[in-house]
Amino acid sequence: MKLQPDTIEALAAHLEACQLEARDTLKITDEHPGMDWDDAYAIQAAILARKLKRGERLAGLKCGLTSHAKMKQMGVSTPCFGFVMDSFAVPEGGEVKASELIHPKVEPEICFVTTKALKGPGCHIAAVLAATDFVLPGIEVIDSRYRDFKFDLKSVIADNTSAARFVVGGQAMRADRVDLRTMGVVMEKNGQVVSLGAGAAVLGHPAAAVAMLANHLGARGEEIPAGTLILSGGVTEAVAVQAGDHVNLRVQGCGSVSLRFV
Ligand code: 0L1
Ligand code: MG
Repeated sequence: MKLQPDTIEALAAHLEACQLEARDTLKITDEHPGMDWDDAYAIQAAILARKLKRGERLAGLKCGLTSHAKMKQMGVSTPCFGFVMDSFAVPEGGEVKASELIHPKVEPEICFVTTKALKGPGCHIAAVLAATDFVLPGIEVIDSRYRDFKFDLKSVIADNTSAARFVVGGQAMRADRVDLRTMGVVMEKNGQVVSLGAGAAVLGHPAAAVAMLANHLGARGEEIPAGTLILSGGVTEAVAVQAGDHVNLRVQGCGSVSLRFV
């Protein structure tokens, strides 16, 4: 680690304030070019600690930048990991206040719920499938706190991978009842198809993203507990939204889930 503990706390406080007050900032590596990956995840962990201290609850974990479409869109080449809180959750068909966000985008996700703990190193697709209770569709609302979504990977990890809101719903399916690679995903904004793809866009198989998360946590002596919701990453590039937009996601064999921006 290159940053001092008080700098990590100060950066966490700054980024969380930007999230809570819906204001943007410049990427933090501009002022801290020497920060390393551990610093980035330590800032993210400090944001989580701040939220837990205020009584919020962890709702799940997320993988980000797991598809080539997303990596290309954001100009990075490595996935990243973050968390979602209960305060980020939107009920199925529910409303998201655009005024609480800076420049939201939506992306279609295949979500997992585990029934057994997953611990790396050495976690693989088969272990993930064996530990999966069910999969279901989800829409993630991302909202980078960085001006114009201009960031590098360390800055975005510190900013909890742009996590802002999410909705899950539709038809939960047992993982052995579906082919997660060929599972089709169609996202509509205001009735128009805006992105489409298949599960294999996520690292060849969405369970590979979950395995990567387990291995990432394992390297830190942590695990994915049983009963965890995991967003495996945007299948397609993210789509900008604004107040008045209605977003609907259909996932083959798993029904649909929606939300609207007011
Ligand atoms: O969930 C994601 O893929 C977001 C990763 C962070 C980069 C972004 O804001 O697009
Ligand atoms: Mg995402």
